[in-house]
Amino acid sequence: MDHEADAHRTDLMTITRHVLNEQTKYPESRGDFTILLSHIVLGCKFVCSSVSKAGLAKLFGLAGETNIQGEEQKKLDVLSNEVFVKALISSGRTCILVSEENEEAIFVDPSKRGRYIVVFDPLDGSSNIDCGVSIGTIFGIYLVKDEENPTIDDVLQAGKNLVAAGYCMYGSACTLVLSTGSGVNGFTLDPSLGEFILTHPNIKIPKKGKIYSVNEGNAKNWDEPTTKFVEKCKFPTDGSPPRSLRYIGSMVADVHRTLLYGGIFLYPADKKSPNGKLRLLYEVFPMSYLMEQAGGQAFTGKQRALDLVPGKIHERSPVFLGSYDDVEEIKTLYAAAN
Ligand code: AFP
Repeated sequence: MDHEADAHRTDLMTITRHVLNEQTKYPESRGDFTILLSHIVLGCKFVCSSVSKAGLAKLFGLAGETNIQGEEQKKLDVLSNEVFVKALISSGRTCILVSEENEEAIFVDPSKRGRYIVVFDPLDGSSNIDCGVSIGTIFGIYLVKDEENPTIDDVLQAGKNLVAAGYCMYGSACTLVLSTGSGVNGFTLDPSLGEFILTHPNIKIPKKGKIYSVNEGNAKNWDEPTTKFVEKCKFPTDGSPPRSLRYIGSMVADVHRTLLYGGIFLYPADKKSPNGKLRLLYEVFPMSYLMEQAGGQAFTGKQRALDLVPGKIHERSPVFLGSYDDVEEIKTLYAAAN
């Protein structure tokens, strides 16, 4: 990237301008998606600002509540969830919301209803908040079948039916990565403008990577294909050098690195957690969608991740996602084991 040229750039491609440009490809489009996205962007800016001020504002620490997964809920989780829920409802473009922080799906009042369903994790990686490690928001967007009559079945759709997905990472920069089904683009928040500017156009994941990313503390409970794969990463038998291990424990940060540098991110099933840890609707599906859109793959150990149809809104699934060739390797190991 030419930083000097960047400093003098006068034709700024904001995220809104980018999405409006995309919309011109669809003459029937009514601008609803742009409006919805602007409300998601507002939520991301709010969380970004809260995360950076969290120490100052004494927002660190527990809110004294436990969410439905039995995890400690921090103040920032509560706040972020409230901001996103309110922003999404007030967009007038949503009919059902599913948040990691709410046990039940939220059905929007008919007076404020639109045709989009948003599934999201408002603040993923919250155990990293207190030490200042990158955290993020993950979201996926579906269309409802009948706007007048939204039902829970509209949410329980295969990931391949998503119309858009993305994440916002609150790290050394605030970066929003988005796909509306024709590639993946990354935008960085310019704090002086308060705008997300296109900085990573048309992201393509390297076909093969040199990094693997997994919580190795769970190794004693892994199945054979995962164990073999990680063993091969450390002790390759084909003459290639061993791979590097990187694991942050914030899915957004681990996936962002994987998308840009290549490699594979694994959250496998294990003997203790037969469905893994990550939630299908608002972790596995959006990230799998982005990976495929960037030229990578996402696999559950049994099938393409985006082909899964959730049975319930907070369902979990194992996932292996990243560079095409790396995921191909794990698919081969699972095929040999079955
Ligand atoms: P928290 O939100 O509880 O920190 O969990 C984060 C997360 O859902 C995901 O962002 C990580 O990839 C994964 O869990 C890390 O899980 P382990 O701590 O089991 O490695």
